[in-house]
Amino acid sequence: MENLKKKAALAAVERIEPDMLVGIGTGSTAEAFIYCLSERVQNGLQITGVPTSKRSEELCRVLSIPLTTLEEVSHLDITVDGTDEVDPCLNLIKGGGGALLREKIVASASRQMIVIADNSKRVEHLGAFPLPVEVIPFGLTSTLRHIEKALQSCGITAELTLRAQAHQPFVTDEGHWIVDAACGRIDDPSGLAARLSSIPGVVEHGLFIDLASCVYLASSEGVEMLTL
Ligand code: A5P
Repeated sequence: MENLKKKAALAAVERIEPDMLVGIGTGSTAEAFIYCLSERVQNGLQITGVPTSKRSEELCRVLSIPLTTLEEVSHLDITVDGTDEVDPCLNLIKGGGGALLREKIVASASRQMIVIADNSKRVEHLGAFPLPVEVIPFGLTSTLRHIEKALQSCGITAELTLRAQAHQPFVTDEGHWIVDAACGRIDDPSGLAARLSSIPGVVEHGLFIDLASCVYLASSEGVEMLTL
């Protein structure tokens, strides 16, 4: 599996050109990309990165990748990130690593989002991977009820689980909590995305709709490039 992640990362790093502002994703596949990128930087490629999590930022610093922030710049040329699922329309579920909010902000600021993954992430319908929903701790019980209603209006009855770490709620880089919704199958990702976004206690959700421009999927056969 590690080898497949590296193969996808190597394909994506070829897309990075001198002087680009590069959004840098989070997760094990994105970390494979960070190592590939640092090799090119060591060989003289000049780029500036914007990491999507504290964890990725730390790794970039260790590997001496120059960084900036979206407070300093407004647009990025490209973002490379992993995914938890990708469907035939290149819609994604992301946030398994808890970084979905920064990931979506960075992807939305980028001219193109390149997704890298092993072939196990390809699905016909999104939803087998529990959908992460980032919420404000205040009003949690009420927010959970709204999330349930939003799911039901899309024909989904899902078990909701507050993500935990060491018997405490998992806290995101922005200080929020995450609710994982075991949807099973999401037939209308755009409709569900709109409904979840309209809930006041929901900060963001892991449905990435119309954001990915290209997906590199690695399998033992090679790396397949998916575009629309
Ligand atoms: C991080 O919050 C996620 O969106 C990751 O991009 C996603 O979970 C993929 O992670 P892996 O590359 O570790 O599978």
